[in-house]
Amino acid sequence: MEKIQYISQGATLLQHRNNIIGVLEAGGKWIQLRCKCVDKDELLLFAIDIRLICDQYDAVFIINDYVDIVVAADADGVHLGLLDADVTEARKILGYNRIIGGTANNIDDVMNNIKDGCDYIGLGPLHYTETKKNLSPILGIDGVRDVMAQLKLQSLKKKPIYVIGGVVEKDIRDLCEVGVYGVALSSSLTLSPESFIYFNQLITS
Ligand code: TZP
Ligand code: MG
Repeated sequence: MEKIQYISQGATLLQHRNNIIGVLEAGGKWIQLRCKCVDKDELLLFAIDIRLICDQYDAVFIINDYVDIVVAADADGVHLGLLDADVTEARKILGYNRIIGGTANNIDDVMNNIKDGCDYIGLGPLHYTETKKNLSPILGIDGVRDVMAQLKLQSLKKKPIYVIGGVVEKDIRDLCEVGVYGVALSSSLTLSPESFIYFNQLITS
């Protein structure tokens, strides 16, 4: 699995599209379409467009929230937040050839996601961020370390943990040290898609 996920951002679909292409051009190989700015019908048409673009760059394409749009747009998977559809229900619809990611804010969320059969977990927020409304409690690096330490004590199947929420370049070393698998970035790559290469170097070294 890729180590860096880009969470799309933009006030309009055009901005989402341009931002996604910017990250793909910089080498990004994992795009999550997270768009709250249009209704579902529009989002489906847009997702079909982004599917084709991701194919051109050989990138994984995940859609936030909507299992039905994943099927209709032939995306690679879905990311489900804490208040979204059930992971087990999503699995019944998507089967095992599609990816299901789940959000976690604490060790219980992580364990539930693993037991429910998530393919990866987005753990956060690491820092305060304007990108998400109704932010869960901020973990900081100490909170992430704590979750990772507790997870080690569980005899559960290992799943990749991606840290999310205000992640910037200088976080990467600490995050690697506490044993996370990867990061999910939105603002950092939206503001500076070309920084993908530095994030990638840091996280794979
Ligand atoms: N879930 C927790 S924080 C967050 C999401 C979708 C936003 C991440 O965006 P940014 O801009 O990297 O803080
Ligand atoms: Mg959601």
